[in-house]
Amino acid sequence: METGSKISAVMNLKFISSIVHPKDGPGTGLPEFAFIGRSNVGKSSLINMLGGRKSLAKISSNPGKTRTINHFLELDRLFYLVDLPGYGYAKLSKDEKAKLEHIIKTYILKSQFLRCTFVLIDSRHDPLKQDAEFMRWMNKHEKPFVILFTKTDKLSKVAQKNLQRTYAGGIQSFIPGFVPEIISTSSTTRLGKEEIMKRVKEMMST
Ligand SMILES: Nc1nc2c(ncn2[C@@H]2O[C@H](COP(=O)(O)OP(=O)(O)OP(=O)(O)O)[C@@H](O)[C@H]2O)c(=O)[nH]1
Ligand SMILES: [Mg+2]
Repeated sequence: METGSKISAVMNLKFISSIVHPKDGPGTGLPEFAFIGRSNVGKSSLINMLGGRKSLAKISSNPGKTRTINHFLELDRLFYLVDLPGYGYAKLSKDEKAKLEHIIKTYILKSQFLRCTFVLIDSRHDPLKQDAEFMRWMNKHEKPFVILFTKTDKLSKVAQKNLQRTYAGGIQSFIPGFVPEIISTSSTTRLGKEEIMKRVKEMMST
């Protein structure tokens, strides 16, 4: 286990299990950090980026790839990253959408070990209703979350610079007075890797 303050370059991640209900989770009592967001936003890609391996979590250009709760154990520091299904994929049937939403929300409400959720937002969009509604739901249930902007490699430098300020302002029209913590990321350029690792480490010790 790591003892010093140095943060190693990647997380040492190992896939553990795919489940649909938190009661079937590893149940080892280690803290969990979940990744959630609209389908295709880049959740699985980000976990692969953090782990420094392309094939840890399954990714796809077709939305709706991840349908289960997937636990990845960090072998050095002893916590889990949890890859969740996406919400709001328009092409799913009403029943399938409701099923995925139930899996996601049950995990967030019932998991005893969830320390923080990273809510992924595609950096190319203004605040979308589905994202805002999800964050409002998290806020209502007093579940802490950090926003991660994804795919920032697709933005100009100027747009990247303005993004956090304008988004934080936009989200206030959905959740009055709420000031989100935001980290910009890209699985392609690896932007945000150190900052996410630093935040996880801080949250591990609180
Ligand atoms: N350019 C760019 N493409 C990305 C980035 N992250 C993900 N992608 C692409 O976006 C698509 C979706 O990525 P996934 O990681 O599967 O997204 P997901 O959020 O896990 O999707 P679901 O499991 O379907 O909910 C894939 O084609 C990825 O290659 C990024 O940072 N930059
Ligand atoms: Mg996925």
